[in-house]
Parts: sequence; structure tokens; C-alpha cells
Amino acid sequence: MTALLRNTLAVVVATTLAAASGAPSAVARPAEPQVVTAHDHLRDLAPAAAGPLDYARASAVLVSHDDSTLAILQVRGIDRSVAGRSFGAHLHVGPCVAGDGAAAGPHYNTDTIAGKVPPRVSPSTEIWLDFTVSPTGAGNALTVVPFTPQPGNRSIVIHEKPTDHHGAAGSRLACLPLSW
Ligand SMILES: [Cu+2]
Repeated sequence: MTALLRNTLAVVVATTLAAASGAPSAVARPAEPQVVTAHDHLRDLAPAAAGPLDYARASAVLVSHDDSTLAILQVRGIDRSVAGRSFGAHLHVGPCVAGDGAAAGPHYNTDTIAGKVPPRVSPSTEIWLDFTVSPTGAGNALTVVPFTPQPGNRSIVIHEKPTDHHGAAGSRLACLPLSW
């Protein structure tokens, strides 16, 4: 993604989120939006066997403003033989390390970060980006959550199955590094 596109997207999203939150546009807004981007080949977390994501690459954008975050995930180069299949994907707290799915740690959960016990597990307290593979081997996901993720060496992990109500999605297939 070019810097121009990223900056334009940031302004558009920030304006949209501000409007959605009902913030008066005449008021000066000292806080700049936080924009996090990543674009890379996916790291293989299941290298023992050939998988549908072995040649895939992905882009992710997280735009946060006024404690709302828009998250976008675009995956390309997925094996077309799995068109129509859905995969779970989430922001995890830890880093994306090839061959080491455990390194990514648990889901990023805003309740856990805030020390709330027990944390609520939902698409509002975590960033869930499940996608369904198109006939051309692409997957797209978008979500909006009511919090700003804290910086760190993090990852978006793609799992073998869609996310269930408990946040589970089966084994970890691949990940995209995301650091800010
Ligand atoms: Cu996950």
C-alpha cells in the first residue's frame, strides 16, 4: 500500500469513525488516528504438511480513532481448490514466527489487557477477521471494534476452521506479522 493511499484511508476512516461516534466536527481533535499496516507473505505455522495458504500473502490495516478500530484483512494467493471454505483469523498478542504457532500466544483481548477477570470473549473484545475463499483464491474481512489495540510485536493468525462462539477455530495454519 502506498503512503498516499494509507494516509488517505486514514483520514477517510477517522472521519467516518468520528461521525459514527457523534463527535462534533467543529471541535479540534488533538488525537491523531493510529494507523497500523502490514503486507507480507504469510508465515507457515504448519510446515509438516502442504496447506492451502503455503503461497498466500496478506495485507492488514488497523485504523484506530476515539477508541474505535477498523480492521481490514486481505489475503491473496490461496490455493483455489479451497474456494468456498472459511477460515478463522484473529489478532493475537504474540509475534508471528514460522513453524512456531504457540509463539503467537492467545488472542488479543481488550478485557485481558485491562485486567478484567474473567475476560469476555467476543468479536467486540477481540479482533476477529474470518474470511471465505473466493474462486480466485482471495479472502477479505473487515471488522470494527470499540477499543484501540496496544502496541507490540503481534500477529494475525489464520486457523483451519471458522471461529466459533468461544473464539476457537482449530489449529494454526499461518500468520502475518504486525508490529507497531
Ligand atoms: Cu486465532
